[in-house]
Amino acid sequence: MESVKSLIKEVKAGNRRALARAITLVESTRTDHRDQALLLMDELLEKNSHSIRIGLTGTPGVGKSTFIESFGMMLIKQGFKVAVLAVDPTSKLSGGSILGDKTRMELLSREPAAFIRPSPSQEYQGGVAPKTREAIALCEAANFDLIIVETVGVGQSEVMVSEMTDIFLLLMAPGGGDELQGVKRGIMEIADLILVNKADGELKSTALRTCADYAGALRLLRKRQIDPDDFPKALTLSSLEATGLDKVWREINLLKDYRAKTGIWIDQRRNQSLDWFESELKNRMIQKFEKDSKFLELKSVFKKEVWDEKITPERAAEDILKTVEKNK
Ligand SMILES: Nc1nc2c(ncn2[C@@H]2O[C@H](COP(=O)(O)OP(=O)(O)OP(=O)(O)O)[C@@H](O)[C@H]2O)c(=O)[nH]1
Ligand SMILES: [Mg+2]
Repeated sequence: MESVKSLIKEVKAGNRRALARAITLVESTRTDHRDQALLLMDELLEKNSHSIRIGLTGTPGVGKSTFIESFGMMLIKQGFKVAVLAVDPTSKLSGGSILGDKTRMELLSREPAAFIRPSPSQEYQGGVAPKTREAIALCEAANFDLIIVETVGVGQSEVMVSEMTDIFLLLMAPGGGDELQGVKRGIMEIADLILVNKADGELKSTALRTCADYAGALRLLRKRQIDPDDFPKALTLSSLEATGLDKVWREINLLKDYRAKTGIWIDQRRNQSLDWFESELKNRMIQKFEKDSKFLELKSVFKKEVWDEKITPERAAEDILKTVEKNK
């Protein structure tokens, strides 16, 4: 393995192959790789902060890949560099999403100013949370202006993505009132913009109606102190015909400028770092215990006692920690 210093130098020079290698390194669970990955991340402390981290979610088939293709191409034409990272909790089940993305983002994947990273395979990750946060930092080091983190709108992944991005987009399909009911309230609450896609052809009028419904629903949500009164907003667009995308970009920048002016933009990133620190620390502490043979031995003794109903689970937990503490 090349030295971390030379790898980071190449990443900073914008070498996309080096960027891909660096992401693979941070995703690795091998202990020696973890050490190198830590060194790599140290080098990124002083990073460019002009980037915009965008989270994007939506149910399968709503048009996420098509949106990223059109939106990304528009921005690249304006001179921006666009990175796309996928967090796909269902990749193992569907299996075909990476293939699908390659064909759906055909133009973007051929652009030198774009970088597309499919979600890591489940086997490789071994159930560990994806290293998307690190991948974002690496893309920023490689001077990407926009980092789009895509996730399928199922389960917890969208909350996780919203906790590592600046702006969160919820892509929706045109549909009647029934579908509006189906939107999880929690997702609406984290969205900065609700984008009703496929506002073209026969679907256009339905899309406009759906958009008005969402706008109404958003007005009923609690107001955010940090944002202008008219946010979060609902907009219509067509990813296929590339219409309404400039408006999406304008709204993203409105929000960014406003938050930058009030200091919220940078505060949000710092709060996210603190949250990350907390959860990383918690994970590492758990990992540390789970590798400790004495602790494991003790644990199996207590497990038996809990099983035999000789001790309450609460007392067992208390005692095991006290014993560890004493033996230090
Ligand atoms: N009419 C119309 N069709 C669209 C639009 N955007 C996407 N589609 C179509 O919707 C289908 C799904 O689009 P994708 O971009 O693959 O959707 P996705 O959300 O990435 O789907 P998954 O990757 O399976 O989660 C494709 O047939 C697209 O051509 C649009 O703006 N208008
Ligand atoms: Mg897709």
